[in-house]
Amino acid sequence: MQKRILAINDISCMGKCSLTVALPIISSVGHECVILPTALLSTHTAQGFGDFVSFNMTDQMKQIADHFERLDTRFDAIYSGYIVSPDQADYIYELVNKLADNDTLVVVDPVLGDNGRLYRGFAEKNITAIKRLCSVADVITPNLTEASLLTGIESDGVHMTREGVDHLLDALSTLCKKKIVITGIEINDGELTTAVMDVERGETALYTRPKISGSVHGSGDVFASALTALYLDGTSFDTAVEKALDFTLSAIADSAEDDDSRWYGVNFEKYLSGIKGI
Ligand code: PXL
Repeated sequence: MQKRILAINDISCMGKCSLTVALPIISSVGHECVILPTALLSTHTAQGFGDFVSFNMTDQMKQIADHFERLDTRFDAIYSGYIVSPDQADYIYELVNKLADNDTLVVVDPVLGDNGRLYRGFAEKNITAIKRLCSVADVITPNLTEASLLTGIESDGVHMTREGVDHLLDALSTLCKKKIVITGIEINDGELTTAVMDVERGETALYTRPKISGSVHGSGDVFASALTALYLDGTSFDTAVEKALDFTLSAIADSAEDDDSRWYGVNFEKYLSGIKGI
C-alpha cells in the first residue's frame, strides 16, 4: 500500500524550500504527500530576495486540519518544518497528538536559523515552542545553528569540536528521546559531518563528507524531506541518513556551479530519479 505523509510547512512561491521541495522529493520515493501550509510567502525569508510578503495561515490550517480529522484519514508520517509563530507551533503540537497513532513516524525539522543566526521574525518564544514540539518527535533534524539555539550551547553555527558534538547530542536527547540528526558540522576543516544519535539504543554515528561550497539555501529542507521519505520506505535509519545525505550533496554540488543557487535554492531536480540509490 502506498504510504501517506502529512507535510506541515510553508509555501515559499520562489526560492526552492519547504513544500516546493518536500512534494517532489516525497513523491519521487513513491509516497503520497498531503500538505498543510503554515504560511504563503513570495520567497523564503533569508537574504537574497529583499522584502518578501508573507501570509500567516494558522486560521486556514485549523479549518483544513479539522476537515482531515472529520475524514479520519490516517497518516504514516507527519513531517513539520517552517512554523511562523509560537502559537502555530503549539497548535501543531496538539494536532500531532491528535493525528498520530503508535505507528506514525513523526519528524520535526526545528527550522529556526542558519549560519549562527535566527531567521527573520523569530525570537526566544519561537525556540521555546519548537522545543516542546521536539518532545513528540521520533526524529529531529536541526542544523548546527538550530542545535545551539535549542540547547543554549554556543556555537558559530558552522564549527564544533568532536567533544562539543557529543555534548550537543546529549543536551538534545533531553528534548527528543528517539533519534537526533545534526547536519552541517565542520569538525575538521574542509569536511562536513552529520551527527546521529539513537537515544533509545545509546548509539552515536558520524557521517563525514568533503565540504563542497558555501551554504546553499534550502539544503536542510532537501535533506529532511529525503530522510523522512526514505526512512518511511523501510530502509534502516542509518541507510536512510546516508542516502538522504548523498542525494543532498549531489544536488549541492550541482548548485555550486550555478551562481544563482545561493538564494534560488538547491538544484535537486535531476537527482530525483536516483534518490533511492542502488
Ligand atoms: O529553508 C528553511 C526555510 C523555510 N521556509 C522559509 C524560510 C526558510 C529559511 O530561511 O525563510 C519561509
